[in-house]
Amino acid sequence: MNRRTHSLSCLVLVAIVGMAAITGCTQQPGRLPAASEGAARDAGVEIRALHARPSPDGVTVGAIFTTFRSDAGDTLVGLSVPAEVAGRIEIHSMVANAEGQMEMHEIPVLALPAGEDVELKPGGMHLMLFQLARPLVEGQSFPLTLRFARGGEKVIEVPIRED
Ligand SMILES: [Cu+2]
Repeated sequence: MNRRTHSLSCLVLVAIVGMAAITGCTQQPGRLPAASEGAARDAGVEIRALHARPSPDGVTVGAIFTTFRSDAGDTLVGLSVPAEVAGRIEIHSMVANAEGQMEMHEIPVLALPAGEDVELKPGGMHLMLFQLARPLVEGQSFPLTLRFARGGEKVIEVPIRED
């Protein structure tokens, strides 16, 4: 049962986060990026193309994709979803291991350099949901709370769709 569940999850993960191969989620101590000290004319962070992929029945993980842009530079320092949606949410990056397989790593914060698009997309960085309380159904949505070092807290509705 465990083995079966595990291999199913791996296949589904490939579908959800768009990876060719998965060797597991490992946690790495991250570094806090240096805060950008540029003039903070606009502390707002633009959030584009935000969506979560639908999750198949019985799958307990999900992925959120979006593009962030901050004119002044900012850092995503925290995020949360209601317990009715998922038990945990993490920022993940994708890193090739020594064997050339892509692995997901949790990163503690996400730096948004001034004026640069920071893309979270299939096969790359994503926000990962664990312990889904129920499947993510196409056409529905759920609230996501993002906390930025400069911009403060932002609650945004995440639509569920393929892309
Ligand atoms: Cu992930």
